[in-house]
Parts: sequence; C-alpha cells; structure tokens
Amino acid sequence: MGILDRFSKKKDATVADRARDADPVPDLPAAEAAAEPKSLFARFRQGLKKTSQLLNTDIRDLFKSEGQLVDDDFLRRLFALLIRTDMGTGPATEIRDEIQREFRGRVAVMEDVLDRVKARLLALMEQETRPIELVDKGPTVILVVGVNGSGKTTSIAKLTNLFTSQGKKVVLGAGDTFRAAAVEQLTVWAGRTGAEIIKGKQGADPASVAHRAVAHTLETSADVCILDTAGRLQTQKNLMDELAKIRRVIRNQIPDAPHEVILVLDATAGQNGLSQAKGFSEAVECTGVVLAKLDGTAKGGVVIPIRQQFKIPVKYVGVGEKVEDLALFAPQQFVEALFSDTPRGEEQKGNSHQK
Ligand SMILES: Nc1nc2c(ncn2[C@@H]2O[C@H](COP(=O)(O)OP(=O)(O)OP(=O)(O)O)[C@@H](O)[C@H]2O)c(=O)[nH]1
Ligand SMILES: [Mg+2]
Repeated sequence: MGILDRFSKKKDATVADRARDADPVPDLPAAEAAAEPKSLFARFRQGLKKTSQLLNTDIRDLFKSEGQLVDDDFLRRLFALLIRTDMGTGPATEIRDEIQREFRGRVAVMEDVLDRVKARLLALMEQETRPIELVDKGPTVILVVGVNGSGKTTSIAKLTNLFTSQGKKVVLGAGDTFRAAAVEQLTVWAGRTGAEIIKGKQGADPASVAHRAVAHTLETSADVCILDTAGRLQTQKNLMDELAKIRRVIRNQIPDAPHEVILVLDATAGQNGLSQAKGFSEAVECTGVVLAKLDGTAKGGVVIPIRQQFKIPVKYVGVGEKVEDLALFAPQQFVEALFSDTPRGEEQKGNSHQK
C-alpha cells in the first residue's frame, strides 16, 4: 500500500484546504473550522512530544499541591524550565517577569499561571497562520533553501503531498546536482507523492535544472513547481551566488517567480542554528520558514526566537519522517500542545497520546 493510500484524506484535507486558501487567516467553513484545530492539535502533540514531556514533568514538580506560593524560588524554577525549551533568555525573562508582577507573594493555582504563560507565548510569537498560497494565475514556483541536512528534501515531499492530495499537479526540480543520492531521494518522493520530476546530470548547473523544471511546469500547465537545492552555508559565496542565479533564471520565465522562497530550519539544532540561518534568510529573501524535525527535539521553544529574529512567518512544522508529517503552523494550537500533558489536560493518561 502506497503512502497516498494510507493518507487520511479527511484529516489532511483540512490542512490542505488551508494551504489553498487565499487569505492569510483562512476563512474556513464552520464544519471545517471545528475539525481543523483537532487535527492540527494532534499533529502538534506529535511534534512537541519531547518538548512537552520535559516541560510538563517540570511543571508538575513546580505545582505539587493545589496552590503554590509564587516566591523567588518558584520564579527561578519557572525560568529554568522555560530556558530548557530553548526559547532563549529574553522571552523566558519576559514570561517570568509577568508571572512575578501578577502573582508574586500570592498562592496561585497552576491553571491561572499557565494561562498567563500561554498568553505571553502567543504574544511573543506574534503571527497568524500563513499557509503557502497558490497564485491565482499560472503556476506557483517555490524555491526551497537551507543548510546541509536541515530537512529540505523531506519537507518538499511533504509539501508535494499536500498539493497532490488536493488534485494539484506538481513538478519537482532536482536542483541538488552535487550528489546522485540527492536526486534519487527526490525521485522516490516524486513517485510516492504523484509528482513529476525534472533532473539534470550530476554536477549540472542547478539553474539549468530549475529552468527546465519551470519550463516543463508551464508546458504541462502544472499548478506548482518546487525546486530542491543542495544544502549550503551563507558564507559559501559561490553557492549563494548560485541561488541568486536560479532566481534570475526563473524570473525570466515567470516575472514574479519564485513566489515563495522557503527556508528549512532544523529544530534539533535549536538556537545554535539560528544566527547562521538568519543571514541566509536575508541573503536570499526568504518568504517563510518550515521548521523540520520538531518531533526529534525537546527544544520546541525555539520557534519563539525564530519568530523574534526572522522577519518571515513560520509556515509549517515537520513532525516526523513520513509525507503526512507536516503541520500548518498555528500558534494557538502549538501553545496548547506544549502544555497538553499537564494534569488539567482532557484525556491525559501517562504517555497515551504518543503515536
Ligand atoms: N524525525 C524527523 N526527521 C526528519 C524530518 N524532516 C526531515 N527529517 C530527516 O532528516 C534527515 C535529513 O533530511 P533531508 O530532507 O534529506 O535534508 P536536506 O536538507 O534535504 O539534506 P541535504 O540535501 O543533504 O542538505 C533525513 O533523515 C530525514 O528523514 C522531520 O520532520 N522529523
Ligand atoms: Mg536534500
């Protein structure tokens, strides 16, 4: 049975529909809107499993009894647990200070403190749900960039799956011409997700592959063209120039392309990966982030420094290695999932939420 056969149409259609929606904050029909948070919430729980386990064990320790005196020791421990999620000292200080202002010297219940923490986290993220929007006329061209091994090719497979499952025609450009294995990897994903793939010979100019992929997209009236690229560092000038060349070439074919330049970040690198990625993002004018491998780390708080340091939205998060393991980033559900393992959660029984 292929991955597409196993693909839950019902569950994923809601995510897919959002991706197609033209509004930055999609206006879903009531029934879908009701179903959407559930599906997304489950995905975030999957992706934030490690982070929320860490966070919630510590939180339970913080609130041993019904009420808890908010004193210096409490505030210090709250700060320490926030820091462990890799959200950074700035955001953790802001949250701690707010809790101090509101509750210091009083006996507080966990629910009230967590409500404050969540509200502040949401304010720190300061973004709405921002799916990749397909252009109204002609194909949408998406260029995918990032450092080595961040999850670019896998994220491309997931995005492709999102589009093909809605009946969109997708052409992939195998722009990572360095390694034969990279082309093979994308070819397998193209087969599984029902996309066409345009390849070049090993060592071929990635811009020529991009050109052919866009040309094929136009010739076949496909809806989406997604271009894979080799991993690179911002300091590798020739490789950064190569990205600029890809942009120039495809702009000659479609004047407003690429419509999206997606920066794929590796969540497991936590804050360490960010300073480099920031320069990268500015150099190639990225339009959005896919935060891959969220499931592989307890550093899920890294989404906050990403939001604070990058001027672009987090569009999706990767929550596993399968094509369906992609979640449209929705701050509210994300924050709820972070704390979903606390005793106040609805159906918590140990680790029963794990997939
Ligand atoms: N657990 C998990 N693993 C992921 C996720 N996304 C990617 N990976 C894994 O991360 C590894 C690298 O992913 P790739 O997609 O090959 O990364 P890349 O950026 O294309 O790598 P290069 O082309 O070598 O620069 C693979 O083993 C993927 O299966 C995710 O969301 N969760
Ligand atoms: Mg790759």
